[in-house]
Amino acid sequence: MTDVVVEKKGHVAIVKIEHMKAMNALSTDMYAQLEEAFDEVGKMDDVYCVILTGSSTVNKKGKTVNSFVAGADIAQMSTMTVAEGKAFGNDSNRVCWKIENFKRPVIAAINGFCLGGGCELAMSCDIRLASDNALFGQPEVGLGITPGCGGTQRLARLIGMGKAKELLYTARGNYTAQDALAMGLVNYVYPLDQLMDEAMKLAEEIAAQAPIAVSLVKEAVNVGMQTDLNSALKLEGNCFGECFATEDQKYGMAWFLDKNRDKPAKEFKNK
Ligand code: CO8
Repeated sequence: MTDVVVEKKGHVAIVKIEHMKAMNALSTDMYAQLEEAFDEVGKMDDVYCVILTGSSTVNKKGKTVNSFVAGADIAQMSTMTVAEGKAFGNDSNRVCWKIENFKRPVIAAINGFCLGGGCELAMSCDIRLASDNALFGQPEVGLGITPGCGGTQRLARLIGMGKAKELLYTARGNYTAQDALAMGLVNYVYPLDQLMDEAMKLAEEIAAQAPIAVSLVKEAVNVGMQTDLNSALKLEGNCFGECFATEDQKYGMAWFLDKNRDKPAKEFKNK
């Protein structure tokens, strides 16, 4: 892999997209590299939270520009046939589905352009944080295409149908981080130079909880949101029950009940 880099810091993995000659645009190869990166992180048993972020470069005018992902690769898509378009849509959806259902929470640290396939990628993450320079939008219809990687589905589920349709129909690519915050597309906005520190703090806070319980929460929320409440509550009950097979449940409750004030800080074992 050359354009997607994985770094591990304690119990957190950082997946960084570094394809800035095309503003991190996602081609078939880039989607494959992203998938490979998540497969690699999936094998790291002691990684309990993941941060997905973009990168920066100095452009031709000498200005530093930052991009999470500026969309799918328009150059590659420009000559696609119907069959190739469908295959590209399926491939990209498979990768976003993998991220959405990754066993650990994934935080998108959105450091700049977050357009089209980039916004779709961010929406497949569990939590989105944005830097104050970030720009959002679904510009697809301005290119003669529909979103193909969850934009017509996850956006409406996340921010409501009316606002989603505004983004999807207008093709505007200039919704600011504050706009994204107001519409519920991102959880928090930070100055660019604080974004990764804040993402790391949040990731470490999540990684310090019982990892199996966190994974079960993710499954219960994701699956439950796509089913009726009664079935979802049964799923939640099953997830809750499964926790009692873990050492971490016994440890976590014993830690709470231990009245010794000098006890060591809590440290779960992912067992
Ligand atoms: N695809 C290919 N190349 C891109 C893309 C892209 N999405 N975005 C930027 N680039 C390239 C530019 O062509 C340029 O290349 P070069 O240096 O060779 O001329 C380089 O990146 C730098 O870009 P700019 O010179 O344009 O830089 P600016 O700072 O002036 O502007 C922008 C940056 C605003 C991001 C601008 O490049 C832009 O508008 N990009 C396109 C944004 C867009 O429309 N994205 C949506 C694409 S469609 C999509 O994502 C569909 C998703 C479908 C799901 C997946 C498959 C089904």
